Amino acid sequence: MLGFMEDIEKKDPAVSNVIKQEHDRIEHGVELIPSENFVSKAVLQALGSVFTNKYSEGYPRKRYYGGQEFVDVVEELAIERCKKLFGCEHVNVQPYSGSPANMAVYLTLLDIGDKFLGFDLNSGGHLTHGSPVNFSGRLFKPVPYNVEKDTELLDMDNVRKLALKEKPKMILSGFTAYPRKLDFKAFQEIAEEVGAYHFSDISHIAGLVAGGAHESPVPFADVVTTTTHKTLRGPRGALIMCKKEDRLKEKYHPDWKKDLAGMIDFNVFPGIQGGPHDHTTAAKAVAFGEALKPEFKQYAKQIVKNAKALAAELMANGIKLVTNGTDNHLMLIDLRPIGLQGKGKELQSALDEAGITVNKNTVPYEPVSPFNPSGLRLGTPAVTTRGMKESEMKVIGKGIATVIKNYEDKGAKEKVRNDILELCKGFPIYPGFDILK
Ligand code: DSN
Repeated sequence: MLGFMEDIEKKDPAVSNVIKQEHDRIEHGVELIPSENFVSKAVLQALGSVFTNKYSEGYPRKRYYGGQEFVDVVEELAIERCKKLFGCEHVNVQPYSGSPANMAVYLTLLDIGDKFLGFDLNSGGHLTHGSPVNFSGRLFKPVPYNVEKDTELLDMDNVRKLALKEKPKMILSGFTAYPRKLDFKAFQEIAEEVGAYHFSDISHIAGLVAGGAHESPVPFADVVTTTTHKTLRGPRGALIMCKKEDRLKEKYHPDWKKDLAGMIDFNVFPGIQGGPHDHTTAAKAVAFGEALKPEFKQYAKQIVKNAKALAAELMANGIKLVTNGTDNHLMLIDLRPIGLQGKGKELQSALDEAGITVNKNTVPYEPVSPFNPSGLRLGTPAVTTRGMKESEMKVIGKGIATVIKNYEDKGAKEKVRNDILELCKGFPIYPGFDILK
């Protein structure tokens, strides 16, 4: 995209204008959706490169079309950098996004109708972790595990009891809205005890794992997926890491002619996908290169420090958080104790008006509809990318609390909007560079 705005401006003002409007929206507001981030200029450049033109079904040195000499190099760069970053035995960098990556894992480890354990959607799991409307709940048999009602925390003893009772073929560790760390070792021990696969989806925390701010499931789990665009700060896309060998081959897959790594690759292509998006692969390689740098460790640690600071400020201003805090990059506001049950949607809009972007979310054991839930989910990956630190989190936290308590008061929202505008001026997303030229 960079350097190409001149052309699009002249040739397609309709699209060019909305790109500019979106740019202004992110530049002059604070982005707190915990699954979003701002990629580097280098990642944007790779995404806007000529690799977008290429077809390359297959894998390096085993392709179906000609002209692959440079695609192979870029895919191998992405693979090698990812292996170094996470210390995994095998990685497939071709998944278009998290859902197809997860689908390839289900199709590899399970047969249609097989039972698996996944985190309950209303308490923090993802659609692809067993929601009845998703392929994972329609083709397979999910049994949800849940947080405890009193602590809102996962109790691994209860996950173990459920696994012993249900005897699933796979146990999924991963979440989209849980503000605490996951104990991957405990998940693995349970999986081994009941003879199940352990599949970990670290889409939300991959950047924290890569930067040493959260324990890694890679030494434990059979298969690990992640999107590349959240805390990992790469392009939209995903990847699948796995052990080379199938730990449970004799029990479940005596007929497989390939090892686990080969079966994962087979299920990505030709199982689900066609040609990989080579411009995205190039951008993944760039992002993994960035994540290997020492600065990324600082970044990952600062995300968590900022999340803790934001959480503390919110709680100091009378806002209740699920589990009363956070250990990772995200937190969940519970609106029920301040009499705002089912008001998540209105408060998301009120915060939008004040230049603060969050998403409405269910809270554990949500009493009302997920369309009008009682929670707000927010996180710090994107504001940390802008260079904001604990003192800025205080300003943001105060602003959020003010809007929540005065969500129908136009003047109060306008005042917070002005504070946010002022704050953002000091933290340009692409400093020293006019991304719109
Ligand atoms: N939509 C993502 C999130 O916001 O967590 C998960 O896919």
